[in-house]
Amino acid sequence: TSGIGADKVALSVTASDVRLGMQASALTQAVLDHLHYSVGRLPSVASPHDYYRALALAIRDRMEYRWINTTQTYFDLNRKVACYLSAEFLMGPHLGNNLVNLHIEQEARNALATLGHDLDDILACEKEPGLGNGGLGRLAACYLDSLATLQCPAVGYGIRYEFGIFEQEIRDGWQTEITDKWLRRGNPWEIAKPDTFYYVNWGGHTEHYQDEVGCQRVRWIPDRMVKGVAYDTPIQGYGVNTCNTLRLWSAEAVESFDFQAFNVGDYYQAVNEKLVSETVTKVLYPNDEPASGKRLRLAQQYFFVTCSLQDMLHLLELAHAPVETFAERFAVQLNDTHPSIGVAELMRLLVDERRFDWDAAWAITVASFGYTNHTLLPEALETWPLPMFAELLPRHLEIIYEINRRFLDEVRTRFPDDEARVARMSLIGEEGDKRVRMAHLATVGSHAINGVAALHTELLQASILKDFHELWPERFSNKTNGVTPRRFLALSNPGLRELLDHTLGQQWLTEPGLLRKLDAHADKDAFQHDWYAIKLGNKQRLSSYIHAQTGIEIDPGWLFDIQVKRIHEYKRQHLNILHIVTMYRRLKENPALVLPPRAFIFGGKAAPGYFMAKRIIKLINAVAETINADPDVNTRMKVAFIPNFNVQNAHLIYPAADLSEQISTAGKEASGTGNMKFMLNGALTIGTLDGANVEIREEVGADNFFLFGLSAAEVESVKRTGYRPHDYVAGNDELRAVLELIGAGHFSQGDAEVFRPLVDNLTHDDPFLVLADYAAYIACQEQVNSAWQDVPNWTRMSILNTARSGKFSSDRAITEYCEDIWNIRPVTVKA
Ligand code: NBX
Repeated sequence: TSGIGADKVALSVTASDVRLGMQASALTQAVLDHLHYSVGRLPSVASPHDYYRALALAIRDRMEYRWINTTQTYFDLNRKVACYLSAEFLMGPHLGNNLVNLHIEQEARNALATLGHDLDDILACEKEPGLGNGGLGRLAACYLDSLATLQCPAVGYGIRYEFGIFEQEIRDGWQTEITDKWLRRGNPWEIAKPDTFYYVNWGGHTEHYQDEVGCQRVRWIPDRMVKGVAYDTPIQGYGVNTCNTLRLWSAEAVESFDFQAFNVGDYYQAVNEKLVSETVTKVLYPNDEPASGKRLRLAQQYFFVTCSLQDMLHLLELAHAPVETFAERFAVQLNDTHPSIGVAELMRLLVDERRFDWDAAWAITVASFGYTNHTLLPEALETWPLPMFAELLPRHLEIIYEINRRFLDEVRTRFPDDEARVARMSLIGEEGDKRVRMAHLATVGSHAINGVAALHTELLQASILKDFHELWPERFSNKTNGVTPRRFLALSNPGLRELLDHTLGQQWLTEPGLLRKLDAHADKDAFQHDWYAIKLGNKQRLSSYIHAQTGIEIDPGWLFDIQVKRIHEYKRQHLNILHIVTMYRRLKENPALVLPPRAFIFGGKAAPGYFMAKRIIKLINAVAETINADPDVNTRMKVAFIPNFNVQNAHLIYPAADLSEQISTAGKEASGTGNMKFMLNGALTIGTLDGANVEIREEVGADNFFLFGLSAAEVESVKRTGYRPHDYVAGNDELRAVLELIGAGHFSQGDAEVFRPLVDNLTHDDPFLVLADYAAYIACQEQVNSAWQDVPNWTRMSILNTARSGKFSSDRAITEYCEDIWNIRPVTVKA
């Protein structure tokens, strides 16, 4: 072989192999060893959590060799690496997933049984790293699983928040937020790399000077500095030796920096400096919308991006590869605009620090970056006020101005005499206060821009990035999201996994197209019987969990109608509530009404400062309390809000669903990924033509999908011609009665104030057209009711949903990224 690794000694086994045994007996011994040597507890007094730690360490040992070997293989072979830059990775619990991917679940179960423990109890001890808000962070995690499984060289780069997404408790029906101290009992999955760190600068000013050869150059003289230290987590692929890395950066004070304070005896100031430095990675911003104007948020973004880019440059150096080859070695993907400061930072590193000329540096930058957009909502587009940007990153602002100057020249050449276009496309927005438009920076700095579902990509090209699409149509493509079937089926739905393994063989887990073969079984009585029994078991499991968490008892035989996702007006949890209250009223008015019994199940967190979302949670809980306590209706309907929706309890929720609620206003949900997790587990969808619902319906067939509501085009046209929600109230007696009931305090002990803002907003403003879709939604739910009563046909449709869900595997999505954007090929890692 030739290339960077050629002069290196081939990797040889230097560690003892006693930590490699995969049989139950070897695992039993390994757990006992770790209890003794790492946890420091006698088996007789060890708690379940102690056993969890011991087992986790034993499993990590078994990945370690693959992990080191994987990194070395990429290095030796000079392979191009995908660097997935994301401010969030919502990984979920590691232990169960690693057992699945290593194929040693049963052995681990047996090993623990020998020690007197049940694996499920031990799995429940893991506190998941909640380093993300929702879909965007979870997508990053699914993509890491697929990259490893597909044997693609890849690294996830992000932030090691000390506090992840808050834990949600429900008190008196309201959300309260509890700090997520996920590291309190340590984290057996990460390995700190204290010697892998980079310096991060802030503030100060710039100086322009002439270098030795007479070139104009710029020096950044910052006035603050912190250190970013690497913490690595292994990402084991399913059924392969590939074990990739998630590298998260943690901020630390620079020891030497404040020696001055220390020397003059200001111990307090020195310690304070340390505290201030470490705030950078303290806490995840719990908003699924930008914290525009929050300096610390911009600091977080720059912090992790510069550490990651410096790490890439360092790797090139280790490989003795010239910096000119950067774009041949790294494909850098921007997960939304949060890491988009990377465009300016790579330019700074190349031009200021490596003395590249501008054009060469720009060519490398554009060839390296790709940008994935996850939202069209104007209020969710990230912008930073100029003064703040200038204070924190003065050199980057200059670089952005220069990028902008050259870019706008190009626009003027292509579109002469079109200053309106120039203003629209500028990297600096001038509506009101001047702001840096991060989506424009990401777009201009990338050779590939993509949306996350077919409809979303179309709308992206027609709306917020229209001008850019006109300029560079060839840079745009669609990459419909996907989810990993390892976590969201094999791990979380063991009953269904067994049936699929038995029916299709185990290859379906990596070739989900094979699920199509279930089509042939969908009409068979015996198969339907097995299918139904598995679903019922999953519903029993969820019902016990809900009872334990909320005290609410739900009959597993009922239709489980579930909406779990962040609480947001555009996702329209309140439309779901309007349906529930409609049914409640009908039952109260007509006790003889035939209505198949249904459990309405919700879960999701609201951003702590999102007034309406918090009131929607209160409304769900208030309606739940009234209905669940009313014997006139509670034999036919119940409502439950599952507190603290997270990856861990998602494992119980998706497999138990009969009906998946995907009811966002058309055009607003970029893709959705929960919709795919439900489908994979055999839930039928009731949904609008939004995001990936469109493609789900295409795959499963219109007959097996409950469609309702305005299309994206209709939504726009209704808005254009002047939407008057009140007309819908006036034209629909039932809707009016429902809104009055809520507004009058029927669900709030007569308190007519608490839900007034919600009802007023719907009747006067209704920005997401809840009332416009109400009647269609109610009618569609009636179709659900009749379909549910035909058990064999419902079961058939449920089977078809799983059968046709193959497209929504993250393996398919990642293959597309690798082929169309990253130019990355799989590489086999030898045992
Ligand atoms: O990304 C979500 C979209 O809303 C979904 O439609 C999509 O399926 C998913 C994956 O592509 N966006 C999302 O989750 N955004 C955030 O969580 C977010 C977090 C911080 C922030 C802005 C958005 N500043």
